[in-house]
Amino acid sequence: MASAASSLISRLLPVLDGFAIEVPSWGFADTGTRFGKFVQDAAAIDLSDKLSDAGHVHALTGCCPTVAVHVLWDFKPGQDPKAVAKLAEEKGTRIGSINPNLFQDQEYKWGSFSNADAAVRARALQHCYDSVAIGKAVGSEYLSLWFADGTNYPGQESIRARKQRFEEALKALHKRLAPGQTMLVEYKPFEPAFYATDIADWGMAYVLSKKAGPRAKVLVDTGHHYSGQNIEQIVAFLLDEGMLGGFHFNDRRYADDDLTLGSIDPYQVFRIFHEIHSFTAERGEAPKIAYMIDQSHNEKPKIEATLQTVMMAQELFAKAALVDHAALLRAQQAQDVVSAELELKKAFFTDVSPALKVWRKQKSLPADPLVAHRKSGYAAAAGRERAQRRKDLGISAGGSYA
Ligand SMILES: [Mn+2]
Repeated sequence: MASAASSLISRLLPVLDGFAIEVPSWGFADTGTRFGKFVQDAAAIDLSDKLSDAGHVHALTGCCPTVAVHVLWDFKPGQDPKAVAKLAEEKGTRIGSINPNLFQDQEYKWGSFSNADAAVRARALQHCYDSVAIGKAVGSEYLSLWFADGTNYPGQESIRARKQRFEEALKALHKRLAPGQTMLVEYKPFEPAFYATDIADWGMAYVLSKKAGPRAKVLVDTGHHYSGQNIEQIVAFLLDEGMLGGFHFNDRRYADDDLTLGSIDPYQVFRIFHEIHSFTAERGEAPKIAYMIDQSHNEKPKIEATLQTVMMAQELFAKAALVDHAALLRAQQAQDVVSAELELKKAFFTDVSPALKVWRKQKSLPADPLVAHRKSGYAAAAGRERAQRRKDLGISAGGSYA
């Protein structure tokens, strides 16, 4: 038994070394739904707070070295990106993916890249070019694109014309990417457009990325699918085509894509990771994938929810690495469906906590990041200081998402 346990640990240590996941700056701020927003004293007010919280999460977990930023929410006009990168470093984190904001301004009522008005499309593109420049200045590899574009009623506009405008704008943007940058194209089947979302599924994101250029890849947000959709199949398909660029992890039950990863269906996340490990085993090297979290926490304390997510991702990534690919292949070749499925189940139900414990100890990290955070007093101190600062700044509860 002792040797089986230690072999499991030695198998998993390099797996854990190879896993990093990006936290979103907006996951630390007060967010809500379109119905309302419930504020928390310890929620981040500004970029500096968000970077502090992200640095704190990385210090506890050792696997979140970067933080995704939203250009409009996090960067003030004229703010020096290099100064932001320096501030991030001071807080123990780095700026990761750059997320342009093409859905909030009044100009985008009828869309951004698919807007019939060329001036609005130019404005949206310019915002993306500015985002590319910010990314270049802070050394970010990823420009992460999500579009709220779509129509609300049948007949409202030509679906094909909107598609063509998207093709054109994405091509133009691809030309302006800085060396080493990749653009990730995200899809979502619904919301905020109720009739036709312009990039509604992975197939549309795939076609548009392919047409944009070689450095455009598809981003899979796990929450952006219809109920019952087989996400690992999409992942496997995109991997095989060399078109999987990254993930936005979260979970969902109905339409909300902001639930904590693995809170609803951890086995689904395991199956996604299994497809990646299986691809890696076959090719002999891990594909380059940006693992990112896209969640906002309306009820849970922000940092606790983030830690829960990161720890869940790490655990499921490790479990999925335990699938015995040779045994699975034998079962598949023998058409032994039961044994094949059991290979996955066996890995899923293996306790990987001893390996996580050793890995954390080796890195001088707390054995349980969540417990360590609760003991640290960080949230209480942030709550006191930020509540006072809110009062001083005259900030009160808002009614919108961000
Ligand atoms: Mn997303």
